Amino acid sequence: MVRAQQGSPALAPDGSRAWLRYAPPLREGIPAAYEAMPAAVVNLDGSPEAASAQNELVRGARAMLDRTLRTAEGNGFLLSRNTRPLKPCRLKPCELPDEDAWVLGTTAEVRRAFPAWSAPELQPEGFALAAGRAHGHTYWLIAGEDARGILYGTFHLLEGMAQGQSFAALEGSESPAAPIRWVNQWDNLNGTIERGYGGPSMFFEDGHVRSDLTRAGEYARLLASIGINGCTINNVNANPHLLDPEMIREAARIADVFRPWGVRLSLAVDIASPQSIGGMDTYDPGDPRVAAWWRAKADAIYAAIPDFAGFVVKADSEGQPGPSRYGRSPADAANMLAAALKPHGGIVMYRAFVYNHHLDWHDMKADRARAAYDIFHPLDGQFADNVVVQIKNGPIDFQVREPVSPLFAGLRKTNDAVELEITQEYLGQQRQLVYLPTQWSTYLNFDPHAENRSTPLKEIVEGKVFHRPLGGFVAVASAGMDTNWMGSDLALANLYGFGRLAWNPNTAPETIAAEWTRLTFGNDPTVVNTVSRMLLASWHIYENYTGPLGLQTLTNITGPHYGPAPQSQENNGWGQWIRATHEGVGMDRTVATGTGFIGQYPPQVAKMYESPASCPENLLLFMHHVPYTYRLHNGKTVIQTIYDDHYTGAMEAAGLVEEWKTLNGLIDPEPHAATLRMLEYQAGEAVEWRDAVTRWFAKMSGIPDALGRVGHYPNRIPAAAMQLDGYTPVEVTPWETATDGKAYVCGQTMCTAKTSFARAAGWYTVRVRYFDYLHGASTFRLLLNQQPIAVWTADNTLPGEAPNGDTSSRYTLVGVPLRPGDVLTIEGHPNDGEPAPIDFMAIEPEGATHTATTKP
Ligand code: GCW
Repeated sequence: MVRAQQGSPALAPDGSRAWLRYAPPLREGIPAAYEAMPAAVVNLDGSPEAASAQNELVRGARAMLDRTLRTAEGNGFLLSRNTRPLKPCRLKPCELPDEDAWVLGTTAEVRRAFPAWSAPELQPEGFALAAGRAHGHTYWLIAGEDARGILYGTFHLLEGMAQGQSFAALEGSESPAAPIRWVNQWDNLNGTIERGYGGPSMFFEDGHVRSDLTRAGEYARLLASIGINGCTINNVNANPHLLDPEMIREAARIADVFRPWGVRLSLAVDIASPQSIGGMDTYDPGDPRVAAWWRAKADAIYAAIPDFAGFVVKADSEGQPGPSRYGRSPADAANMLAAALKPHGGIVMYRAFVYNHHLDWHDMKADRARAAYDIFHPLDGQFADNVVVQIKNGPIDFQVREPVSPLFAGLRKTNDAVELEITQEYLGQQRQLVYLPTQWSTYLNFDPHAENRSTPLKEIVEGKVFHRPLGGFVAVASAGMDTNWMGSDLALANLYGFGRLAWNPNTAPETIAAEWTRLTFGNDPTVVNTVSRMLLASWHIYENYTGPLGLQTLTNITGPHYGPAPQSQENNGWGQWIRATHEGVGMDRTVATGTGFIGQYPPQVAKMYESPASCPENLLLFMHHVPYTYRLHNGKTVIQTIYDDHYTGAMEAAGLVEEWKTLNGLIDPEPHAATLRMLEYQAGEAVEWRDAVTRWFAKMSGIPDALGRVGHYPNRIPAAAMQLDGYTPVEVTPWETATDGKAYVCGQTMCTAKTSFARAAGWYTVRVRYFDYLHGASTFRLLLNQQPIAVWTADNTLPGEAPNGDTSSRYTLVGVPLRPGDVLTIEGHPNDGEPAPIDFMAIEPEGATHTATTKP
């Protein structure tokens, strides 16, 4: 595509450039609008951010337009008509070169250079792009309200350029919706990343900050390009040693590589640090000695990192120490930290993700969803003004769908920020396509009707609704060292989309999808339309085959949060219960008969949720316990809907593969192939999800699928029905993730499973369901009679070491000519403790595979 094949380094299809690929917007030549662009760049501002902006402009123009812009540093052309050097422009009216020029600067600097320019009103970090004539020359202005604004304006321009938009079309101004636009990284000092699926940490290695921070700098550039201005570099399950003097010095090196991109560094801290690393006998936030310890710590941090942004705190949550130990409240703890940071302008992001994970599941009134509101609402008004309560979008934990947390409407005298999750912890872990801006927009546009007026979530966190000075958007990114940052090329749409929504939460997910696709894969309309359609459909597809009707993700919640394991929701202290019985399913959260959670919402919304009839059906089972035979508005029962949605979802996931295939030749071959592999895997995993969840519900409810699909798989030959040599059965947990609850493993160097074909001659698709553990790389061969027709290795990095829904995998071979009497053999060769585990072979007449396309 375009000039990619010519091997231009700017176009190398390795994913590391993400959406900053800077591919030429047109196949041939440069867009007419840029023919007449100035060749010179004047940078009026002396900040590191402005220097980055200028470099970026030069880099982008080179890559996209085949033009090298001239800068002051390049050849010293920046002389005024009087041949005096222009710098320092910030101090006196600036003189301009006697030629057309790009001019970068703050609005104040640009106004001094162009007194006639009427600068628009901008918020901090906003920018304006404008073209003007003066002194007989044309100037293209990139003016920022401050240094970051210059950078953001430049990226805005370059992203528009990449999409073929003229400078004229990009003229105008923008300001960010809110001051806080941060990513949290859950990186550990040993180099792992909690819930990270894009490789090891780019910050830490072996207990220290990495010596080579090139990637961290590149990450900051990516973040800056979407307007992110803060990054918390370590896990909220914080290692207190990051506050050791030596580690603060090391962290300062990360701040140094962030700084040119306007990204401020913050740290997650362990509230018990005064005790765990400070040698004190307490960490009581009410103890003045403890407060003094934090003050000294903050002073030390600011000495090393003058633009340090602040602390993120997870306390009294999932085993983390917290103020409750001393009978103190989150406000006590937050305010103590805030006081230490205040003299330096730092802030505390105190997470509302505080709950008891030892809840009593026998207690029908117990409800984890209530926790954040129950704990934080009474504290409204008690938090210092440099504290922001960071609230997960939903009351549980980044499930495929949740209601918006009622706490947002409940905190009116407190700064708050919404915490979203970019890393797809519960959403396929970057091995499955789930485009999240659709989900996030649904949440951000949700209107809790606080005070009986329209108060959409996005306006609450922008600080508009309750007139809060601080607020905004945080997302857990957990990007890593993988070339493509997230482990999957398509997952980058979520990082990009978060930045776009944090900048302007009114941006439509459709717009974001199209822009990201253009920037990533180019401007071919077929590519843009197809990829956008796939992205936009993907959340709902995933919801369909995992947990529709507000059931949440139904994954293994005590394990890796990946494969299907509906039973794991129940009978434990974690409180992600779905309360499935033989008669019905769903958590009764009503005020009338349930946990009362619904009563935490303002009246209008509480009323809507309280009655199953008015509750949105996609949250029905989150809010209500209903019989399986309960009928939805379309007349279909709940149980049949669960079955149907899972079948629809799996079919749609297969459709994604077909859609992606149509792009063959339209995007670079390597990323095309990598994503195709991912989508094919996803299609298999969707079937695994479908079968596990529907079989579990069929057993639980005793109600069969009206369409006879669940539990009946006519094309499958389970290993138990094959002629086995060496393969022996093992119990699978949970049972529903393998046929009859059993997988077959090989305890010797090689085992076989054979079946003799007894159906009509024809072309068939043969699939083998096997299990691929994290460790070990078993090899499989498929033989038709004596002829080997396929060989593959189970070397994926799935999160498990046992046969179940986490490790389920599928090998597919289309176009196999079969005649009655043919023998198909699976040959398994174990490796490194992975016993070449199998479940079944499926032999499907060709044409019976799903080719349905998905609809947005
Ligand atoms: O979703 C859960 C994750 C934990 C995480 C926690 C949190 C960092 O499973 O891994 O811990 O949320 O948000 O604190």
